[in-house]
Amino acid sequence: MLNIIICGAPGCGKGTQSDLIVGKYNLKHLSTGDLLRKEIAEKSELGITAESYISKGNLVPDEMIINILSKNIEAFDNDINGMILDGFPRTVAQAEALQTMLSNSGKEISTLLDLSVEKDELIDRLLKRGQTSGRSDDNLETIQKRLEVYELQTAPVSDFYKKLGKYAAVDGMGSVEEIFGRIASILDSKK
Ligand code: B4P
Repeated sequence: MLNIIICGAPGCGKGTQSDLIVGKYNLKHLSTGDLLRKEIAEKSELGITAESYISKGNLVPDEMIINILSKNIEAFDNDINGMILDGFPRTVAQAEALQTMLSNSGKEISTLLDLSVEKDELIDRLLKRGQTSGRSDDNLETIQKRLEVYELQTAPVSDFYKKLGKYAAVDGMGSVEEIFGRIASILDSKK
């Protein structure tokens, strides 16, 4: 079973590459960003609270995210090739909760793919997406805050997986196809 985490700074290409990985390896895709945006679109209580954090460039509280993710992981049956976690874990507390969740169901993470992209390119990509996305977090002020939050709260997650020997750095600069080629060669070596 291939259970992958894909992470990196906002705009690094997590969602874009996840779609390609799902297509090639037939995995279940769980994006915490997509789950939250669905709740926001439905104007649920959780969505309204989440939007107040997201629009300011902050992370949604761990407890809320762990809750929403665990419900979705439990819904998977065992008859799958594996899953890709896109945008989760984003804090060390989330990584610890994930370890417990998976070990309770006899699963483990195969590898964490860490996409690295230069800061100017990240800002460029997100501003471009902001022209059509309608997302409250794709504007310059919020993007800068998201990048700060990433360095403080999410970058330490890499060390957690380095210690477990599950870390793979991926150069996230270049075309979508070039980056996917780099990812596929890592994943093919894990099968
Ligand atoms: P996400 O939805 O995960 O937001 P993201 O980081 O902007 O998305 P992503 O990185 O997938 O976008 P992509 O590069 O593919 O989260 C949104 C917010 O939700 C967070 O800020 C946080 O507040 C909250 N949240 C989510 N998960 C959470 C958690 N676990 N804990 C707490 N809070 C959480 O795409 C960016 C753009 O680049 C696209 O337009 C794409 O087309 C373009 N692009 C991609 N690859 C490219 C390439 N190679 N070249 C040029 N452009 C490219």
